[in-house]
Amino acid sequence: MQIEKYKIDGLNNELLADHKRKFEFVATDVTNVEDVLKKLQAFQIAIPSWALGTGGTRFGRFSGKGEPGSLEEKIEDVGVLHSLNKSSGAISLHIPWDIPKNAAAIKALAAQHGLRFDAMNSNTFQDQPGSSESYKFGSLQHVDKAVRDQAIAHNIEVIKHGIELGSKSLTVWLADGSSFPGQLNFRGAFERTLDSLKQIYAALPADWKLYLEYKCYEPNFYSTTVADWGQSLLYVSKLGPKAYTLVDLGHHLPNANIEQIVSLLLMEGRLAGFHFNDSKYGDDDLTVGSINPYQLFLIFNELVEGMDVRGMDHANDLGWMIDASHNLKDPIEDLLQSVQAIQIAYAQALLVDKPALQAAQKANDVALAQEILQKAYRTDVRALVSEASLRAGGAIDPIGAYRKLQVRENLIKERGEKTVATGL
Ligand code: LRH
Ligand code: MN
Repeated sequence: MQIEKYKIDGLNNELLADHKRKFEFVATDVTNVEDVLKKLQAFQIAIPSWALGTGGTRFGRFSGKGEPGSLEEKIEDVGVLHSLNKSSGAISLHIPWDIPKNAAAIKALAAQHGLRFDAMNSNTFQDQPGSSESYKFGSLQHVDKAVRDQAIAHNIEVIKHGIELGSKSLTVWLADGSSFPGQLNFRGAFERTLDSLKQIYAALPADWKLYLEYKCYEPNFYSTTVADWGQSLLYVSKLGPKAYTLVDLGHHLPNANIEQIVSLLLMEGRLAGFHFNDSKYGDDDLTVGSINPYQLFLIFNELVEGMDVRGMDHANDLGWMIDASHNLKDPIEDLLQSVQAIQIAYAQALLVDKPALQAAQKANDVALAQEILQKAYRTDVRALVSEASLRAGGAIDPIGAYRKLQVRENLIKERGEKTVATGL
């Protein structure tokens, strides 16, 4: 299904007067409003192909209806998202959940929806039917060379798929680790994993990047072989200049200061980008900004400050991806909320008066520093995000439009109620 532009224009006309009033109100106090709008329009967030259906937990999965039953239908759904908010112009594939049977046709279909392919994701955390080796005790860390070789070959296969689609990066997340003391020699696991990653790194085209994603626990519950930012940074520092550390917001121990981690990875020039989501306890993969929007703002505050210091291009020099799972909400609606939360945090971070903040920091004026930060955080920037979408041809209210245009109802008519999307 594709949403006709005239339908979005029609809905925008109904909201225009109210939107213009709100936009002019907030724009009055924003000195660099045109620069903020330009940056918001350029800022595209990649949608995970594995999060377009209903997710579940080990306790159950309550399937939704009208889910995409093929890669083509997943691309259509991301196309729907992008036509509504003009900020979801990329899709991140997971292999083998989304193997493109005809890469040229898939690439053309994506282009038709204004989409490019962001990072490819390998999967050595599940055994595939017919595979000779099992990843039960790990993949790149495994004590058996045959298992490591199978996992290395899979990652090289994923790079090949990505080259055909125009992707420029590979994300490696490893479930590898141990669940009991004594099960694993940590040094041996590190050295075998590093050696395996070196073989994958050697297969990267010159203009590609390798993103190494860390996670503190699950599915292993005693040790994880790439468990935190320090371990990931150790690996990527030993691999070479094309290797970077990827930050999934849900992969930290409780109360970790993620914005400080981001600041230091940026300082080292080793920040790959993000898997955005939110969580209250573990790797809950909830809607971005639904639990801790202040933390998301603080992360973007470090990003804008750190990227500007390095002269980096906000839109293109890091990987901006969502990684969430939708157990209760309509997947497309959940993703629309996540993209909006990211755009809001980015816009608020762009409003921070950085010279004043630096002066307050130099003067150890702690209260003033907080006032400056929270002035930006407490600015309602939703009209700026809507104006950016409107100017880019999207909807002033993407979630409202999604409902008014009865997109899910139409998808159910097209696909029926029983289709199930591959993924988590
Ligand atoms: C692991 C993870 C990883 C993906 C998977 C779907 O928790 O965040 O990024 O491969 O989720
Ligand atoms: Mn992730």
